[in-house]
Amino acid sequence: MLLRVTGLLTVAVMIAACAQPAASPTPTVKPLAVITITSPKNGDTVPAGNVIVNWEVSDVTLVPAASAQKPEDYHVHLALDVDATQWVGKDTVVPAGDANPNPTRLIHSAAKTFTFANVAAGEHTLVIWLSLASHVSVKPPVSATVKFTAR
Ligand SMILES: [Cu+2]
Repeated sequence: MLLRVTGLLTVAVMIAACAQPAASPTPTVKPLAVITITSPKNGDTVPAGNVIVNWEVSDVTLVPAASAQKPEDYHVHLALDVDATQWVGKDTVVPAGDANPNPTRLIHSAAKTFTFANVAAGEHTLVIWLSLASHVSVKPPVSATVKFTAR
């Protein structure tokens, strides 16, 4: 009797497994990395002018897009006071080179530091996110945001 019940359970589990659509999205995918903006920190006040940003990226090696050999040669994008919601976690390509409408505030980088020049006094929002060699955000998105004040 116990054997028969176990057998039926096994069949039921197998049917359930087969009923699962192959392309079903998995909402609990672990992000492949973590970005930490180490300076300025959220809420910091820094001198206006040149603002040096530093960050860490866990688990992946950054590769300049220009020397990428495969899609997973990741780099990061930085957006200072530029709405990044159109790119972070989306399929939209971040414009590069001559197509970049704001090359001093929308940055492609394989480094862990960048200096924004001529940052005006006031409140600023910085977003950094991880992208594929194609300049498209990884999914689920890997990003960090800080708000800071310059004066
Ligand atoms: Cu890029």
